[in-house]
Amino acid sequence: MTTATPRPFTPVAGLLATLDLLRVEQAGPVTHIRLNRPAKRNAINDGLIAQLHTAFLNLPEATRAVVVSGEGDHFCAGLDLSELVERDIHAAVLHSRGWHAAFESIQFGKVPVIAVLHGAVVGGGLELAAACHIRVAEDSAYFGLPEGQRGIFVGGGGSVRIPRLMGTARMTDMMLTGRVFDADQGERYGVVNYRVGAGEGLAKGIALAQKIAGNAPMTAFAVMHALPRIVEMSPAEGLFTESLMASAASNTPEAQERLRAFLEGRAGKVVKE
Ligand code: 1HE
Repeated sequence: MTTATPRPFTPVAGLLATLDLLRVEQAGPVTHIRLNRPAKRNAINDGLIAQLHTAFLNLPEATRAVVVSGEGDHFCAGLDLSELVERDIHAAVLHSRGWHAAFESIQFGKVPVIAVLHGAVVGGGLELAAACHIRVAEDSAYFGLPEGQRGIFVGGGGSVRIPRLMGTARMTDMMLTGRVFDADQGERYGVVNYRVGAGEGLAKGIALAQKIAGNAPMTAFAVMHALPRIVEMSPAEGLFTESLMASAASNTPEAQERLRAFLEGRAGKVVKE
């Protein structure tokens, strides 16, 4: 079997090219969004959160999967603390809601998102990673919630999403004691889906994105939008919702063709990796 040569990534044109705190590139169905504020360790200021929101609402038409990574030595240092000291209570609650909207556009957006993590993945950086659907971590990645030390609380959806990955007890420990987890602990504790060596994260993230891009779009939709909601329902409601989602997914022309392809011996079998 021949393997298609992956297409090279090229900068996107139009609106996304104007976002100066991001670098957005595309190769066919995969869009790569790089946080591009390395001098500040990709700390998320008002501009960067707005640009992330804009990017996810305006993904190139052909996009079927997104990879998010960080430029420089770290994925993301979290909230830009220099802006926080200026905010009153009303501004702070609106600021937090702005992060929620941006990260909702990732978790409940159009296509699955893979975070490629290295260096610091802390505070709002971990909240961003938690809003993505799959996380790849290089050796250098480490996870912290320094909000506890800074006298603040998570505000970018961390209290909702992070316990669902690692458990409330571990997040409580991180926030109260400043405990930092390394990449291996991150994997053991459910934050990291794939552990890779130094410098291998992007290739792995892109390979996963290419695989995902080959799925039926309705399956991606069901996994992104139905699964996390079903998990929060009572079993009876969950089972009913699952039946509705399953019947919708299996009745798309694409699903019908894929099922026929398997039955006629034209589709791959399930094999061990
Ligand atoms: C920053 C930030 C930031 C770096 N806000 N400016 N996040 C934190 O509490 C993490 C704070 N940052 C760090 O612990 C370290 O910077 C790192 C471990 C991430 C990286 O260390 P290092 O040695 O590579 O870089 P550095 O020398 O500390 O930082 C380089 C520059 O980035 C420096 O600025 P410069 O002008 O002196 O060069 C730093 O001030 C700046 N910088 N991180 C502002 N976070 C929605 S609520 C979410 C709540 C949170 O995320 S709280 C957690 C905040």
